[in-house]
Amino acid sequence: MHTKEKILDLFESNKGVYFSGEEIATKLSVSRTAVWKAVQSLRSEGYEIDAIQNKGYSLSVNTDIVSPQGIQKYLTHTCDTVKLHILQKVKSTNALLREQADAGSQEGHIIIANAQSDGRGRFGRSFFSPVDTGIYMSLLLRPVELSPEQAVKITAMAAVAVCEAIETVSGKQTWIKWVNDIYCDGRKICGILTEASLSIENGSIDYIIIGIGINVYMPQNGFPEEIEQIAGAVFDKKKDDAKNLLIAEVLNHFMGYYKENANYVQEYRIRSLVIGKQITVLSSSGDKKAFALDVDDTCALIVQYTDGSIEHLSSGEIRINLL
Ligand code: BT5
Repeated sequence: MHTKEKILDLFESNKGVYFSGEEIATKLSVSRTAVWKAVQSLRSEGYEIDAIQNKGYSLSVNTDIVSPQGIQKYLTHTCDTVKLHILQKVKSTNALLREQADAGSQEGHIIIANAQSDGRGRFGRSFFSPVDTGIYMSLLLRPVELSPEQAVKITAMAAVAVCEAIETVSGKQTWIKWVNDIYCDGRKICGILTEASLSIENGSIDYIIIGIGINVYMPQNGFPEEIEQIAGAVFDKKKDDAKNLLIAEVLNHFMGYYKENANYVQEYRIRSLVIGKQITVLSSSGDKKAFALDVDDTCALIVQYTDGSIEHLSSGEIRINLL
């Protein structure tokens, strides 16, 4: 770690606490000039670092800049294997992670960006990803013994983890629109895009990328017209360290389910926006009216069509009238 990263680590773990330049220099075995330079450099990146004579430097509690140090302090042992990579702006964190997965990156490799120019949704749709107000993250998994049909489980696990994280950090109730959208107060606040790469030899899963986009705050200029009526944000005003904490909580909850194979299905069911509702199942061969009966233990949606026939959907798209 460079001096700057070490100082950030110290500051992030002790927000609001003052350290004299000399104290920091001694703790980190560097010169006071190196401390001063690192503080200037962090300030130029947007960190609010107060300096008071005879007290020293302190990172303001208002600072909410995503960094490995800012996230790590909230991670539990279930995340020991994750490797965090934070970038300012990328086209799409999923697309970039895909390239890195193809080049051999390991399970637990995570890319988080502060903005995306070409954020992706499902079926070629786009995900609006403005700077500073959202979390755009992708996580690489290399599961053993997971069939392509079971991949829906991973999306469902991620959906439950995101709901639990948002509920912990904001105290608000969240809902899941099968299979990948998270709603709060009637608005979509998060979308999840799970992409799998299959091995050509045996059709098994080579890797899975889970992409999660969360609208933490309202975008500075509002949402674009086409999603104005759909999209919402977790918070309506700034909250201390919310982004770092939310990312960590999503990872803590997700890795808990993934590694310990814990039962997330019940948590999924109780947040379902869909069970017990009339829905439309959308497909290229024509839309069909159905009743959503339940979610099965693999998180497939059990629907009953108007002719009485029942189907377990493990992927696809549904429409539901939320009003
Ligand atoms: C999704 O697709 O909602 C999955 C979104 C996944 C985004 C993450 S961000 C990190 C990672 N990297 C990526 O490139 N992607 C992932 P879908 O269910 O197809 O919904 C897309 C639809 O949601 C759009 O057609 C809009 O109607 C709406 N939408 C777009 N941006 C939105 C936003 N920021 N908030 C709420 N709704 C949005």
